[in-house]
Amino acid sequence: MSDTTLLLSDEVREALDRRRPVVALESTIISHGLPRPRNLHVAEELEELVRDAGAVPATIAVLDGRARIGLDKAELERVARDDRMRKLGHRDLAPACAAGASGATTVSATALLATRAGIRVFATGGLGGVHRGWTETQDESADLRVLARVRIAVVCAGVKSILDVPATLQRLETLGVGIVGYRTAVFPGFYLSSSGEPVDWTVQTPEDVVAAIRAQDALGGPDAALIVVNPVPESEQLDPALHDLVLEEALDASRARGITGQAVTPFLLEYLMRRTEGASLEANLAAVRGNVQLAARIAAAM
Ligand code: PSU
Ligand code: MN
Repeated sequence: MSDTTLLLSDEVREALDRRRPVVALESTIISHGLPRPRNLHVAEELEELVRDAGAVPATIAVLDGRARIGLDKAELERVARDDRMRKLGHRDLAPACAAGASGATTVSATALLATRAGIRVFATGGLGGVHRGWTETQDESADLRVLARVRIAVVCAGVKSILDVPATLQRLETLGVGIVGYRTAVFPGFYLSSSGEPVDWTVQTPEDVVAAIRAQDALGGPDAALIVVNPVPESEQLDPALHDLVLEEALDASRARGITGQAVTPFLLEYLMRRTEGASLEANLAAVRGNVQLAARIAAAM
C-alpha cells in the first residue's frame, strides 16, 4: 500500500514521530457491532478513555478509498451513522481502496493497517475465531490468520463467546500466536469473565506485558501478535445462565434463517442484545472499556 493510500491524522503522526503512546481502535464494533445512536457515544468515550490514560487514540477505518489512521469528530460520526459503511476484513482492503469505497475495519484489517502505520498496541472487544459447526461451514474469522502475521499486542476480552472457544484456542496455538492472561489464569469468555479454558501465561502489570513485547522483538522470528486477554469484571459480566440459554437460541435462529459469511457475527451479537434486553450490550461495553484502558497503560509503559 502506498503512502497515499495509508493516511495518518496529524495527531497520530506526531505522536508516533515523538514516540508517544498510541492505541489503535477498530471501527467495525462501532458501525456493525453496536446499536445507534449509542455507537457514536461509545466511539467517543473509548477515545476519551485512551486520552485519560495518557495515550493518543487511533481509530482506523477506510474513507473514500483511503485507509485512515486516526479520525476527527466528523469522520467518527460518519463511521457511526453512515448506512453505506461496509464491513472490511483485511482481504477487502485492496478492492475497497481501489473502488474509493468506505468501510469499517474488523480486527484483521485494523491489525494490518495499525502495524503498517507503526502502532504496536491495539484494543478491541472480542476477537473473531472458529465458529461452532466449523466442520460444515468452514467459518473461521480472518482475524486469526492475520494475527499470526503481524507483530502487534492486541488487548481483548478473549474471543466472542458465540464461537467454538476451545477450537479457536487450538487454532491460535497452531498458528503460533501467543496469549497472556492479564491477572487471570483462565481464558475470558467475552461477555463472561471466564470461558472455562486455561491460559498458559499470566501477567500482573502493564510493564509485564511490555516485557513480553520486548522479548518478542529481541527474539525475532516470524511476526505474530501477542494476545493480552483481560476479563470483564465478574460484577459486570452477563449472567452465565442467561448467556448460555440465549446463545443456544441465537445459534438456532441463525441456522434457521440461513445467515452466512460476514453477516453471522453481527446477527448473533444483535440477537443476544435483544433477547437479554441490553444486558449483553452492557457486558460487551464493560469489557471494551477495560481493554481500551489497559491498552493505553501498556502503550504508556512502553
Ligand atoms: N467484537 C465485538 N463486536 C464486533 C466484533 C467483535 O464485540 O463487531 C467484530 C470485530 O471487528 C471482529 C469481527 O474482527 O467482528 C469478526 O467478524 P467475522 O467473524 O465476520 O470475521
Ligand atoms: Mn466468518
